Amino acid sequence: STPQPPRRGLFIALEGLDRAGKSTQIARLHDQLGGPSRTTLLKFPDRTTPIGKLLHSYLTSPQEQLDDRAVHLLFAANRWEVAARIRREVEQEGRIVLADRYAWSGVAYSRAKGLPLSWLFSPELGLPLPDLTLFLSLDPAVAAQRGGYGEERYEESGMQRRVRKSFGEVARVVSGSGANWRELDAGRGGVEEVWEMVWGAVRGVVDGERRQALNEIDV
Ligand code: 2DT
Ligand code: MG
Repeated sequence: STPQPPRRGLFIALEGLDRAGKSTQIARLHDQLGGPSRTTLLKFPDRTTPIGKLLHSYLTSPQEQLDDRAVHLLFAANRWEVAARIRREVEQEGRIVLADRYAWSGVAYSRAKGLPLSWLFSPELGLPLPDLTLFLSLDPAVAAQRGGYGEERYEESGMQRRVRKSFGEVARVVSGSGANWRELDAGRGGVEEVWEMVWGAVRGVVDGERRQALNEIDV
């Protein structure tokens, strides 16, 4: 008989504003789920690829001029560069892939610049759909108190407030399309309290039933 692939793994995304605690929580998830032997940690934008280098330059040089739609397409292309790898690792190799930001940040940040939502979703359609998205929800005023923002483009209070509002729109569309979107109150307590919520949500999908193929983003 033909050998069966291992039970398929999982694809989980963490989303939220800058300073919501995504990187802290995802590092902990990575450990809890078995570390590098079983889990792959992805970060978007992936600044190491040729497209990622363009994005890094755009983010770190706020005087650089680039059309908002062109920027949006580059962020999406930066995900398409690794889409096949996500599928292979999850479906064939049984690995757990964790993404620090994903398509939902892509839509929310560009939406905060005033572009129409339907246009923004189109380059994301067909990408692997996370089995679970955890949205770490945080009041931008609280985020700003957490040691202040860095020097990158978007790291200022007006933009963060607009992004927060855009994430609300994204949440409605994405959860309305049947995707597994969970909002966690990242302002309630410290790292430990948020971790309890994160692990509670992730444990549910780790133990849950799933079909062998990942779904596609389709809103
Ligand atoms: P980090 O601070 O997480 O490195 O992100 N962004 C991110 C977009 O505008 N579109 C995207 O598709 C993604 C993934 C969010 C750097 C900034 O890039 C923004 C903050
Ligand atoms: Mg940042």
